[in-house]
Amino acid sequence: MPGGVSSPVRAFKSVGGQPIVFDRVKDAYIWDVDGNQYIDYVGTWGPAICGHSHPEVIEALRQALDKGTSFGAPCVLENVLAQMVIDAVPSIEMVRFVNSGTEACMSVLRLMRAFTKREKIIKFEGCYHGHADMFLVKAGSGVATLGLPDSPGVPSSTASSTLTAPYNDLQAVRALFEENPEQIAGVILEPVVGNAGFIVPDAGFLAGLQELTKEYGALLVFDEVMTGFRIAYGGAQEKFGITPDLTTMGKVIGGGLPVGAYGGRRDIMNMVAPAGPMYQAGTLSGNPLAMTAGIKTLELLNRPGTYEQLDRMTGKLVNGLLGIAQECGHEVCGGHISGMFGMFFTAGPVHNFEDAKASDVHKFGRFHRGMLERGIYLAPSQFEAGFMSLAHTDADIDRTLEAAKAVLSSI
Ligand code: KE4
Repeated sequence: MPGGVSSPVRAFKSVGGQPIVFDRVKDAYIWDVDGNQYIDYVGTWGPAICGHSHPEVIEALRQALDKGTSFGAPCVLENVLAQMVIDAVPSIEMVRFVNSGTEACMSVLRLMRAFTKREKIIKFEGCYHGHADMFLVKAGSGVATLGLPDSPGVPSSTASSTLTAPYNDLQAVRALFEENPEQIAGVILEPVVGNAGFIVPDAGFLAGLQELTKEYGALLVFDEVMTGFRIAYGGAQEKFGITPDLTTMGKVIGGGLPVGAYGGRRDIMNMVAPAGPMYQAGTLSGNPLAMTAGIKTLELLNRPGTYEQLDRMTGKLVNGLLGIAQECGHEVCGGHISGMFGMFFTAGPVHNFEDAKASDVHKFGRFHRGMLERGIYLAPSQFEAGFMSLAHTDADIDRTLEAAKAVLSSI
């Protein structure tokens, strides 16, 4: 297996040392093959928002298993999850399930182009929308983690159709529209960035993008693979009150099984085959096991008090970490929105990827290793976000802050 992993960020390249091989997960915890327990703030990169192996999810899967694992044909469950997503997410009038966030983003890009008959797109430096060719241009997450200039194998003809701008820079976006009249199909972004580290939109940025896309006849696409059902039940678009034309989703809606989705305005989604001419397909799309895990996960999240709890616990963690770091003499900044958080070793503020790259990434690596040795598992890269679950307890947070005090006073 290249690099010994199934996904690059897991190899610990940017934080140093050997990656950990894990054996099992439960609630807020993960155990390695040697039986060491860690408090887990990666949460398999977002899906474990209700806690790993939630008993109600596992029980629902057990019952679904008795009816088979995949039909390759319509099943009631995909309609149930579709209705839940449509009811929850303001922009989504129709939705198509796929098997990953990458598939969702590559499909929504094809749809943007099919609907507008334009080929270029705008993405933001440091944002990550999966590993499809057209997105591997100044991408975040593992691409940034490994310091890859972009990726070999992406045809220059493809990359040249992907325009980039600094996050939070509306003037740069306007300039791209002016320089490429009638050629830009749309703008795609993480409405809250998790793949360059945690970066929030400046006031007016999302509204400004909506105005610019309308002015230039382009589409606005929120990649909510990470933020969907994470920062609010209706995602960032509910939190910030900005409704894009199209939305991509993943992670949480699969409850830990492979699910991605794209959806949005009915007039656009009706272009998707077989309703319309834009082709997209998938053998395991909408399979009953993944639908079951997603349905139960959203049911759990839709209970009263969920997002208030995530917000309280994450605020306690992040404010504690920042306070301890400052007491130990480190320059830090960071924050959270509901159960998504991050911090940088720089005084900040961090508005974009350049700011993030200027932070002390090496100090982050030492912090990560020190926390790991004390049983705390943080995302193994500065260019990732952290994730809280409903299973984390106050005692877990207190233990995490104790570990941070020991580590931050020694690095
Ligand atoms: P997947 O293909 O990994 O399911 O989703 C791609 C994707 C798309 N959009 C956003 C905003 C995402 O965060 C992701 C995937 N996120 C990374 C974590 N930063 C997945 C972890 C990994 O690559 O191993």
